[in-house]
Amino acid sequence: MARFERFVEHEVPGADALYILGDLFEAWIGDDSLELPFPARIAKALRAASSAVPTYFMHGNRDFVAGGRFERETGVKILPDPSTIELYGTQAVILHGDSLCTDDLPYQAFRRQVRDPEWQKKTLALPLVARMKIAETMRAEGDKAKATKSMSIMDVSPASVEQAFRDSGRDLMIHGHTHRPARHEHLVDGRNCIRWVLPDWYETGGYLEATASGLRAIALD
Ligand code: OKV
Repeated sequence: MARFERFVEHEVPGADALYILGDLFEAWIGDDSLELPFPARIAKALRAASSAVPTYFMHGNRDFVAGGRFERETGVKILPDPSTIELYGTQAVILHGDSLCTDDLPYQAFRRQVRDPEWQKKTLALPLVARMKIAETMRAEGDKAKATKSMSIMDVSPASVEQAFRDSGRDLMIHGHTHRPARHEHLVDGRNCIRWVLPDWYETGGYLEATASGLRAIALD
């Protein structure tokens, strides 16, 4: 959190825009969380960011129910997954990244369930403390599931990456989710494509800086 606050204070004001590709929160269980101290502190940092530069937020697998109140109270704009953005003349497709992890069938089943509008309506109608208990159980289940899975199952599927390049029509892709920051080159239908994977912010942190001369990974400590 302190790292994100420093990032917003020192790095964001020099930018033209900020794109957050999901999982900013360990778990977002409804916009009424904004009344809790820690989410309120994050919201304050987001307000600082959005008052400095246009700030965009894409849902991750941990904060997919961030909604209208979240947007209003933070000043961020929620973008659909995937979206195409222009980075100084280059079109880039941006995604959270979990939609590419199609080899992880239990995860994709979980994703379909929690993205179902009926499930969300029913769940978000519960009191906040009840949702906190459910989230706790879900997280324990998720951790348990993750511990039994191989690294390759939890990474993106090469076929899904190629399909996402095809669907987008772009040759630049940026996503997070996998905790494996890297720059990958792909040959898709004879096109040279680049895929950047963002770092997580658990031990350290970092971001991708786009300028007129290209993309650069910046590490924070
Ligand atoms: C991630 C997985 C949990 C697999 C809870 C409302 C509710 C969202 C949530 C809480 C849990 C996601 C967001 C997580 C992956 C799991 C379980 C299985 C297969 C609520 C909105 F219900 F509490 F109100 N959650 N998290 N799983 O810990 O990130 O991957 S999570």
